[in-house]
Amino acid sequence: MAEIFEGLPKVEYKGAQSKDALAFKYYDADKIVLGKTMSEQLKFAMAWWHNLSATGTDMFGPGTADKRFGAVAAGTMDHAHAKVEAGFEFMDKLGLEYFAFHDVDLVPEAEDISETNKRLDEIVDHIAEKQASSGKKLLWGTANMFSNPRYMNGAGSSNSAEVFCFAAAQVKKVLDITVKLGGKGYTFWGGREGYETLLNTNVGFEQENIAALMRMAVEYGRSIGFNGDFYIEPKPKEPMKHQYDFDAATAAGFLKKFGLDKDFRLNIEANHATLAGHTFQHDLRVAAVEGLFGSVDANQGDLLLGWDTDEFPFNVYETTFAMYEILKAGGFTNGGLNFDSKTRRPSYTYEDMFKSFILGMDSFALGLIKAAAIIEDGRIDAFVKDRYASYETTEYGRKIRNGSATLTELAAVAEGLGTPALPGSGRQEELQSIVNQVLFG
Ligand code: XLS
Ligand code: CA
Ligand code: CA
Repeated sequence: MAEIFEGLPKVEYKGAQSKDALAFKYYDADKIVLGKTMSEQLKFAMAWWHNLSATGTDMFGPGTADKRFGAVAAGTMDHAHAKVEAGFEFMDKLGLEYFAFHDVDLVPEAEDISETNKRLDEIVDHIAEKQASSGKKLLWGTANMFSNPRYMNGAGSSNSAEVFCFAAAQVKKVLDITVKLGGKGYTFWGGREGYETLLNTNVGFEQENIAALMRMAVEYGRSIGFNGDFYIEPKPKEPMKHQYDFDAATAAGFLKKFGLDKDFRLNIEANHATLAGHTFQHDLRVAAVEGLFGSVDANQGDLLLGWDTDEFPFNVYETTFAMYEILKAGGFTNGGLNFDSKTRRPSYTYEDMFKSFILGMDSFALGLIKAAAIIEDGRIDAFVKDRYASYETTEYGRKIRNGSATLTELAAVAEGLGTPALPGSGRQEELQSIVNQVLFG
């Protein structure tokens, strides 16, 4: 197969002083940070949909990028094969070890699901061959249960049992593919699992059905040897007015309510967290506190725009705080950093695809370096520990922690304390100064 990204090099690490636009300034794959190589800490993945399928189409106009990759026409099986070639050449040139996809990113969907599945088998054989020769790995697979008009009212949450069966069929097929390609994750992003109006919606019924679909996925997946993690990817809205997996806290409650928390974890996307009115760091922290931290969709939103812009990560404060949370959560096991990010519509060239990933990978590499430096510096951790010290240094504090305190006893302590002392300064500004000092030296 001829080279597709002709003239574009294998991207190398050249260091922070380099002016080479096609080189990494911070991402040095084999450099050790906190005991692991950068590539092991970061586990970067390419999203098939944005990188190989999306052309920049928006509500106001058609695409600007030509992503036929040498195929005569888009939306054909020839094109599907060309995307496989392009994807593996791209991953090789950027040094990406993982990829992620929806079923319909791989092949054009046919009228009949059996025909779609045949097409999938053909393309999956091609992907398996490329994996064997390159060592690239599948981070996670997912079924697109939001684009086809039959999913207008959701998939697991659809009012139609017939539609539910199609959703089941797609999940089953993608689990088969994921196992075949050695994937360690399967993601449920409930794009249309929500509602437009409560006037026509039985919320409790719909949530039970989503849980039923997930339970069947776990049963089937485990029966065919899928030993990775299932993920819920929270998002509060868009396309629906309200989505059930609103944020990490809501998804955690749902998983625990339905007993799915042993098999599921969360895939946290930066732009979805901010759409929910949280920071990216907040949703990562909640996932970790719930014991459900799993994987990350790396991108960033634009706080001046109220929608999911899926920009390549650029904000180093955000990537630093994200990596701080990820490191504190113990790092990735089955998960990784999937660039669910797209180049801006006017950035339509192959070169822009490369530069977008260089930006994203360098932003996260910097985030990793700086988060490790914050942890090694130790001042922030020491302050947080000290802030709660009274729960260790007093008997009543220890009893509150171990669950043996009573209101009567604590009320007596309060009476004995006289005028209560203030709880100590939060020292936010000092801590922020430490972060700036670590970031900018
Ligand atoms: C859309 C989501 C989607 C999921 C996978 O907003 O980010 O791309 O990651 O279905
Ligand atoms: Ca996503
Ligand atoms: Ca998104």
